[in-house]
Parts: sequence; structure tokens; C-alpha cells
Amino acid sequence: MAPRPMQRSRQSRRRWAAVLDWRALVVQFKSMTTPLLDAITSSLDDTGLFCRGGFHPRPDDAVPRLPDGGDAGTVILIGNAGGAMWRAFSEAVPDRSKPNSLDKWLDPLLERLARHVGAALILPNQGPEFPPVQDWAMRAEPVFRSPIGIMIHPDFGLWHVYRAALLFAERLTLPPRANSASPCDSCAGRPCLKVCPADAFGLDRFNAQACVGHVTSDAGGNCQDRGCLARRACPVGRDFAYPKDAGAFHMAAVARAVRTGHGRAQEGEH
Ligand code: B12
Ligand code: SF4
Ligand code: SF4
Repeated sequence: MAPRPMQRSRQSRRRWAAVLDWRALVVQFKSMTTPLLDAITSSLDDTGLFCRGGFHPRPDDAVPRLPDGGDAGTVILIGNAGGAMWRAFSEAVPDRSKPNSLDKWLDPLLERLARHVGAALILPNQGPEFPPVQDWAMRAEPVFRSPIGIMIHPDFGLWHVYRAALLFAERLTLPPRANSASPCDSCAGRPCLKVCPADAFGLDRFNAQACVGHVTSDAGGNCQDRGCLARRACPVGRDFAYPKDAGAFHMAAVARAVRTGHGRAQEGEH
């Protein structure tokens, strides 16, 4: 049986209390990062977000300095995959018709998490200048640039996004990065490149104007109502495909972002 709201809020209070305990854990056991990763993940249980892995930054990673001017020793990425975050968001925010409703739900939650674990917070969709989060993702976990620009994950396919980077001063011990090949290497038909009605995918760039021109036209209903057709054509990770209303929500956010020149206010939602 699903927990009642009161039970849920007690559970969530307990989780946040636990996050505070983990802060003590970080100080006490700086070398034992796996419990910290598990702890962050379980604190995000009700949100559909989870730890996407981490890395120790090198100068060419272009990781910003910490607020005190020091170098970050560890970066941990937080993100979502499949429909879990959408379900949590829909339950928490029944009226999602206003622009930025996802940002307004997510940002305070991520800010609170960062504060409690003593990390500096980077929101990847906050810019310009945008942080190179896809490059960071490749350092943290086995994801690869797909022919349509989005990173592909062997399990989640194209159905995942990065919501935050947590920067720690300490060089924390991280679990080894998993290894695997890109699913695109063995994808003979490459259907993602064959279905875009706007021909929006160049060799190394995405034509956002062409995409949004089509999506918002009378002929664009398929992408507008269900999300990017090219993304949906990929055979990898289909079990993680976003629910239909999530596809429409993110597509509307993309259209707003492009129409307003990719301003921060409309970026986070996509
Ligand atoms: C601005 C932005 C957009 C803009 C323009 C994107 C563009 N490609 O031009 C708009 C609003 C249109 C957009 C749309 C989407 N976006 Co967007 N976007 C961003 C954002 C905030 C900044 C990207 C950027 O300009 N970086 C700066 C420049 C200098 O980087 P860059 O090295 O040139 O690389 C970018 C492009 O050149 C391009 N690119 C680079 N190499 C190649 C190679 C090929 C073959 C192609 C086609 C593109 C391409 O992709 C990079 C990222 O867009 C990033 C978050 C981030 N911090 O990176 C998310 C981000 C790339 N978007 C994301 C997503 C999910 C989408 C959508 C799928 C959402 C949707 N509703 O369908 C669409 C589809 C876009 C697509 N097919 O590429 C995710 C991708 C997650 C992942 N698994 O990789 C990111 C990483 C956000 C996140 N927080 O995770 N996006
Ligand atoms: S359709 Fe094939 S080539 Fe395209 S992203 Fe999916 S696996 Fe990669
Ligand atoms: S949303 Fe539709 S028009 Fe835009 S890139 Fe995807 S398939 Fe092409």
C-alpha cells in the first residue's frame, strides 16, 4: 500500500536527518565514499533522482573552482532515468502548466542536498556559459555521444538527464567506472538518424531552430505530443522511455527555450 502523505513526510524528514548524519560521515571517513554515494541516492529516493557516478577532475575537465577559490577534488553527478522522476514530480506538483514548474520543484531540493553534504552545486542547464556536463558524464560513467548528440547509456538508452553536479573539496575514493562499448557501434540501421521530419541532425550539431519550427507547426503533433521522434526511434533502453505526458512537457520546454534564445529561465525543464 502507498504511504499516506503524513507517513511520507515523516519518512522524508527521517531521510533528511540521515543526510545530516552523512555529513558527519564524510568528515569522519573521507576515504569511504561508497556509503556517501549510497546515502545521497537513498536520500533522493522519493524524487526519481540518483547518483550517476563521479570523477576526480583534471585541468582539462573545466570544472569551476569552489566558492572559496580552491580546486574541486571530486565531482559527483546526480540525474534521472526513465519515468521515475516524472512520476515523483507529477505527484508533488499536480499543476505543471506554469513555465519552470520542474525547476521550482527540483532546484530547492538539489540546493538542500548540496548544503547538507557540504558540496558546491552546479546546475547543468544554468547558463550560458553552460558547464560541459556531457563530457563530465563520460568521465563518471559509461555513456557515449550518440549520432543525435544526446549521450547514450547501455541500459537507459537516450532516456536520462543530468540534474546536478556536486563539487567536493576532498578527493574522495570512488567506485571504479564501469566499462562497456557504445550501443551505437553495433546499431546497424541507426534509426535515430532516419526519422526526424525536420532533418535537424547535422554531423556535429543540432539545428534547434529547424526542430522547433517543425514541432510547433501543424505537422509537428507527433513530436509535440509525445516527445522527440528520433529519441523514440532508438531501440536501446526502451523500458526507460519517458511517459507520453513527460515527452510533451519537455518538448514544450525545448520550444520555449529556443524561442526565447535559450535563456536560463526556460532551460532547466528540458
Ligand atoms: C542549450 C541546450 C539545449 C538547446 C540547444 C541544444 C543544441 N544541441 O544545440 C535546446 C533547448 C534546443 C536543447 C534541446 C534538447 N536537449 Co538540451 N541542453 C542544452 C544545454 C543546457 C547546453 C548545451 C550547450 O549549448 N553547450 C555548450 C556547447 C558549447 O557545447 P557543445 O560542446 O557544442 O555541445 C552541444 C552541441 O554542440 C551538441 N553537439 C555536440 N556534439 C554533437 C554531435 C552531434 C552529432 C550533434 C547532433 C550534436 C552535438 O550537443 C551538445 C549539447 O547540446 C545542455 C546542458 C549542458 N550543460 O551541456 C542540455 C542537454 C544537452 N540537453 C539535453 C536534452 C535531454 C535535450 C533534449 C533531448 C530534450 C527533449 N525534450 O527532447 C533536446 C534534444 C537536443 C538534441 N537532440 O541535441 C540533455 C542531454 C542528456 C544526455 N543524455 O546527454 C543535456 C545534457 C541536459 C542535461 N541536464 O542533462 N538543449
Ligand atoms: S538508434 Fe542506434 S545509433 Fe541511434 S542512438 Fe540508438 S543505438 Fe545509437
Ligand atoms: S523533436 Fe522532432 S523535429 Fe525535433 S529533433 Fe526530434 S524528431 Fe526532429
